[in-house]
Formats: sequence, C-alpha cells, structure tokens
Amino acid sequence: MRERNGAPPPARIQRVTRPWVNRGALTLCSGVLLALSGCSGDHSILDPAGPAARDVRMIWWVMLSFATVVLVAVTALWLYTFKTRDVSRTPAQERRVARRWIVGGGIVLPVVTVIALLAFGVPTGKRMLTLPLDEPPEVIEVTGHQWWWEVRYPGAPNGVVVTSNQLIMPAGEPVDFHVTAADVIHGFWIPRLGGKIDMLPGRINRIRLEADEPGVFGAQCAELCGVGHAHMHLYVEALPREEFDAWLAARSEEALAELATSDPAFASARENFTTFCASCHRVAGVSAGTIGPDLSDLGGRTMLGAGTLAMEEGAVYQWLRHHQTLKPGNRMPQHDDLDTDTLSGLGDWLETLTP
Ligand code: HEC
Ligand SMILES: [Cu+2]
Repeated sequence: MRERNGAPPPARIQRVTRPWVNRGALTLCSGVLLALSGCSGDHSILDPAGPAARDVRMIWWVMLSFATVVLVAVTALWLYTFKTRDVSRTPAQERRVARRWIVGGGIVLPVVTVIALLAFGVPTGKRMLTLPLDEPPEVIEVTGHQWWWEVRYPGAPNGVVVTSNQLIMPAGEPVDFHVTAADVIHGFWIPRLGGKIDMLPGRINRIRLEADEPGVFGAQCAELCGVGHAHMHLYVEALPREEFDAWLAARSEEALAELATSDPAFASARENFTTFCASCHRVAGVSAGTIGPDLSDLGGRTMLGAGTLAMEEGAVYQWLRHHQTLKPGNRMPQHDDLDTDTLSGLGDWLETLTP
C-alpha cells in the first residue's frame, strides 16, 4: 500500500460479522407482539361484547385497511417522483398534468374518502343515540367525581337506588346511560360495550349500550381528571334481567336501612360513623352525606376506592388506615386521630352491609 503525505495506512477494515438475528426485525416483532397483547382482555375494543362495540370494531378495521391503502398509494406516488421527467412536454401540457393531480388528489380523493368513512361511521353513531324505543330502556345515571363513580337507578320500582364504584346493568337489552360530572370533566368508557362519551359538569350526555351476555367488564375514566385519574376504575357487571331486578329490590331504602341499623353489636360503630363520617357519606337509615361515595351496600362490592383495593375481610379497615398511601391525593381526609379499635369497628360494621 502506498503511503500518502506520510500518513499511516488506513487500518484494515474488519468484516463485520452479522448477528444471527437481525436486531431491527427483532424489535419490530416484539413491538407487534406488544401491540397485539392489547387486543384481548377487559379493556379491548377488539373484543366486543355488545352491538355498539362490534360496530366500533368494524370501523376500526375499515379505517386501518383504508389507511394501509393510502399509505401504499402515497409511497407509490413518492417513488414515481423519482422517475426522470418527460422533458418533451410543453408548458401548457405541464400545467394540465399539474391540474389533474390537484383536482384528483386534492378534491376527488378526499371527497370519496370522507363519504366512504361516513357511510360506516354515521350508522354506528346512530346506534348509540338514545332514540325512542317501543319499550323504554332501563336508565342508569352515572356521575363522575374526583376520583370515584356515583351510579343511580331512577327507574327502580321501590324508589331511586344509589350505589358507587360499581355499575350493575341488565344483559341482553339496551340500556340508556345518562352521564355527567360533579367537578371536572371525566370520561365514561366501557370499551367492550362501546362508547366512549365525555362526562361534563352541568350537562347530561346520553349513550345507549347493550351487553349481549351476562359478564364482567372493565371500565376506566377516559379523561385525565387529576392526580387520582389512574385510580378511577369502574366495575361493570351485566346480570340476567331477573337477577338484576332482585339486585335492585335488595337495595331499596327500607332494605338497606334495616341492614345497617338492625345489629345491636354495631351500635358504637354507627355512633362513630355519625360523628366522623356522616358529613360525607350516606348509609341508608344512618346518614345522608353526598361528598363521598354511598356506602349503604359497601360489603357487597368487589373493590374499594374505585378499583384500588380488593374487597376482602379487613379491607375496609386497611382502606380507612392507609387510603392516602393506597390512593395518593384522594379527597377523603386521613383519620390518624382515630385509634385502631374505632377504625376496625367501623370497618367490621361496613363490611356487614351486604344486601
Ligand atoms: C371530607 C369527606 C369525608 C369524610 C369525613 C370521610 N370520607 Fe370516606 N371518602 C370520601 C371520599 C371523597 C371518598 C372517595 C375516595 C376515592 O376513592 O377517591 C371516600 C371513600 C371512602 C371509602 C371507599 C368507598 C368505596 O366506594 O370504595 C370508604 C369505605 C370510606 N370512605 C369510609 C369512611 C369512613 C368510615 C369515614 C369516617 C371515619 C369516612 N369515610 C370519612 C370522603 C370522606
Ligand atoms: Cu375521571
């Protein structure tokens, strides 16, 4: 090798041995697998459990396919621009070609695209509207609070039933949800049933959803609403009509009041509740607070704190003692001033409230 200007000869270039698997392909594969793992489960729009959600999934596939076609077409056009220009065209011909692209790509294509997508989107949206039906559907009112859910059944036969952090609905029939918010904007979304819809303070939004079969579905507040947003889960369960009616009947004002006040063993717990908790919480027959969740049927729930803590023996005490650690920033004051006996007495009593 000839040396130039006294510089040392370039180091011999080593042949780079290729790794056994291509790293890019590996990354792509794991990315796709990760994305696919979101396709099933409690919160997946690709695993619908009702008519509205099936429509939403259809639109999703239509839009994905359409977007793929557009991507391929645009890529083809982009490659086409690398072709050598036809220099034999006169300026007038050039202008005509340019105009064709503008009219075709800028007007015809978007108009056709938008019409095609509307043809799918409008009927789906219409299905979720609360239009009049021959037989009026069950109405369930859901109010978003920072960071819990209030659920009311205005059509219950023995007067309005109120519960919190659980939404029990009849299966196999349309249900109208009237949603609103008490403080900031929240989002009502049960992905496997359809939706979603904003919950706005001072306004009632309506959406009609249906669950084909009885089952349990996940729901999560779908609008960033403050520090507790991630801990704002809603337990949704669809029951056969007869079980749903029995569920409502067990939560009449009288039945709940009887449940809360009948056991003399919890007299002191009830007294403590009236002193320390009644200003914020309602327990039918005992108190009427509305700042926090209604606790009248607390013992029958599956979770505490909107999905924060599983309901099991002693869970209510755990909540009362540690709720600011379990759900940081939540709107219930820490009760460090109350001793263990008082709190566990309250917990034991509330856990018996199982209609
Ligand atoms: C200043 C109002 C306030 C007071 C006083 C208060 N709470 Fe709460 N409580 C709340 C709020 C707000 C929540 C909802 C917290 C969340 O999940 O974000 C809550 C949640 C709860 C929950 C969980 C409910 C659920 O649906 O999962 C229980 C149980 C509870 N409180 C019991 C009590 C008891 C017992 C007392 C009395 C020692 C008490 N609270 C005092 C406001 C209050
Ligand atoms: Cu929220």
